[in-house]
Amino acid sequence: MFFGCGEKTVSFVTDANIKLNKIEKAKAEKDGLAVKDELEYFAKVGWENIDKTDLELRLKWLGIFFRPVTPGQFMLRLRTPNGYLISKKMRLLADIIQRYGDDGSGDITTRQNVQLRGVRFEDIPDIFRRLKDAGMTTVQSGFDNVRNITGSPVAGIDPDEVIDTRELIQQLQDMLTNHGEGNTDFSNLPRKFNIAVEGSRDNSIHAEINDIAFVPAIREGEVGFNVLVGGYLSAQRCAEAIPLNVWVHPNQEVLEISRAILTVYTTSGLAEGLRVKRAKARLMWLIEKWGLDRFRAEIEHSMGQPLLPAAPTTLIDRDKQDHLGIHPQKQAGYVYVGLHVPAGRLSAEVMFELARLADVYGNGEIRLTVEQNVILPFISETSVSVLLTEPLLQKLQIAPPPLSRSLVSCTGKKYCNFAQIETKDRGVAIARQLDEKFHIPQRVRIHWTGCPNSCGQPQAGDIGLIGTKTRKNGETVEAVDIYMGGKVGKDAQLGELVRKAVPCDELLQVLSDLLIENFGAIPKEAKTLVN
Ligand code: SRM
Ligand code: SF4
Repeated sequence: MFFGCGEKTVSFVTDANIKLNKIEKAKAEKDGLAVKDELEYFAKVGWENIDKTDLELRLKWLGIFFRPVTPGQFMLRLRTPNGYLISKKMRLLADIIQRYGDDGSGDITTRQNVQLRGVRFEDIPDIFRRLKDAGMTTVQSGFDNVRNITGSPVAGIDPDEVIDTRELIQQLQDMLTNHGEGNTDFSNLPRKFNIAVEGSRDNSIHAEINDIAFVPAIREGEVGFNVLVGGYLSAQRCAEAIPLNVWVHPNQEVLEISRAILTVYTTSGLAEGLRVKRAKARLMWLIEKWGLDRFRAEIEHSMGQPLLPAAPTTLIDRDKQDHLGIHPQKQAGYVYVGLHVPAGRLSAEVMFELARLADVYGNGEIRLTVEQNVILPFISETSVSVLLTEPLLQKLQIAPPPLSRSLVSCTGKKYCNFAQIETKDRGVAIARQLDEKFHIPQRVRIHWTGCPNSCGQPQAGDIGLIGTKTRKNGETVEAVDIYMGGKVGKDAQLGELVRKAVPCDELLQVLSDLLIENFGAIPKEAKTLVN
């Protein structure tokens, strides 16, 4: 731009005068992935001697999480594309945590993934070698990276499936992580990033809360995906993903458009102010700043080709399944069996047993769900009755009572320093008490989350509980903000705040009232009297 004589000069926004947030400064000094080369050294000198920013920030690029709540015991976040595992991998994960006794566990996450707990730093180089040999990786699973890519947990076995997404999601992960070696093209996003690729009809992956969601749709007789963008949950704001007005074939086009969106997001991040405030850095902020038309045009420009407009409707036309219990597969003679994992937490012993059951009764596959449960596929119809007699199925039930069945919970206070409250144990205990107290004619999905970051997706729950603190009798006590109205599946919508700061010790009563008023719960004694 040129200015004539006498015209006022304007101050341009340049790299030099943009005030980067402190995470951006740390990334500019040294890329997160750089710590990969220092891992052996870190293991040798001990975690106490690792530079603080490397320890608390950059190691998350390798999926290694320092836990201030349990210093010395690290969390490793895997990548489990499409929630697809095999028994050999499950056994390896069990073997890794077994040596840590009661400190070791495997948590199934709300992105159908696994996190290992109790891990000691000196073991990590060896653990990484073993994971690599087994075709697994933890790379780029935390911080400003693309997180585990979700897909239908019954991909390839669902009789009503539209697209089997497993290979596509693996290819997408391989592109984003350079086959697990780490990919600097995608390791400096302005913020975290979630991608989901749905191949079933029930929106099993919560498309609405992903930064990019591919949902099945037929365009001019061809099966492919409509693309949604910008969905996310956070402490400051929650946004549902919006249609980009794009349809792609279920092939390399999914990789290409993902690459383009991530490239545009990364390269424009600085100029568009996304690297100034962490709270205003998710993809939706860029979309809103530019408007959808410009955003779409920038993606086309990056791809160097025009994009096809979206199909008029998607094929998401089912209520969301939780996949628990016994279900026919598309393969004749086989069923899949969904097992409930209370709050998603697995011990090494249970993980070994799951691997054994998958081998003995199935084909070795184990699937994970965003409800933090597991599915054993390819159980022959003739052997399912024997599987049901296995002792593990007393612990991981196929038909638990309605509230326990649908409980989802984030990590909470036991390991997460953001947490305002304990979540998993409390959630399991309260669900059990309420299940004992009431007949409830429907499933009620209660989602617990320990702080407003919303990892437990409280806005997706029929009832969502977000940890907070309040004052009671002059003391500070653990409490929850209550959300209601979240819907999942074909009519997905986010729930809204209905009550603030309910002390946790009053929760049993408050939830009892909500269940009676809104979900037809009948106290068991009352039902006995009526009968
Ligand atoms: Fe999360 C940060 C756990 C799913 C939104 N999340 C964290 C950290 C890493 C904070 C920390 O360093 O302690 C938590 C680690 C605790 C621990 O020790 O486990 C954490 N998030 C989790 C998991 C394990 C919850 C669970 O128990 O399942 C989930 C791991 C998924 C995975 O496998 O990758 C998890 N987090 C989510 C989701 C749900 C989803 O993706 O569907 C969300 C909301 C959706 C979204 O991101 O749009 C979520 N986590 C956050 C946020 C808020 C993001 C934001 O834009 O503000 C943070 C904090 C942050 O990034 O600043 C966060
Ligand atoms: Fe931790 Fe908060 Fe996420 Fe729960 S919601 S895992 S407490 S950051």
